[in-house]
Amino acid sequence: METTLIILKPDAVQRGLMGRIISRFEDKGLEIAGAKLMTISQELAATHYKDHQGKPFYDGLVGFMTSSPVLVLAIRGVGAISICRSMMGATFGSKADAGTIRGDFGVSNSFNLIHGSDSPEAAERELGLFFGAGEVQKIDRAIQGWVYDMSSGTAE
Ligand code: 3AN
Repeated sequence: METTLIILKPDAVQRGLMGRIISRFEDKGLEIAGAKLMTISQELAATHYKDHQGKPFYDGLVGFMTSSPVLVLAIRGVGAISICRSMMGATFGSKADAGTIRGDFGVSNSFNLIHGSDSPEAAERELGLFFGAGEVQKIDRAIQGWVYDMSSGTAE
């Protein structure tokens, strides 16, 4: 099982797309293990996007991400990190394939609706930045045995 950090960015919140985007992850069978509506501080944005510091789009990116509330989600499932990344689609809305979140809901390259951790290391770091102790739940889902084949004892 993996848990990944997803951020529904200010444009997704302002455009009223939260429910439809969350539904895609739930429909897939993934588990929403944490959720928090929050406004990202300059400091948190700088830490989160430290790898992009110095790039031409950095100031605009931080300005955008701190401009209005976001919804941060902890999403869990087998292979959740790569599954969420493929459901998000390519970085730029203009290039993202139809059927992906960015491809279906946006056209902008800067306002691209969603962030998702891109590796297990990033997920661990980013979950720690956005969620405090006890804020990501351990859920004993009643449907788990129908989402996964549990006959071997592990989720397949
Ligand atoms: P992704 O979110 O698809 O993993 P990254 O990690 O390359 O993309 O970039 C992080 C964020 O920086 C993107 N979500 C996007 O908002 C922004 N970004 C990346 N490259 C550009 C660019 N060339 N112009 C504008 N914004 C960009």
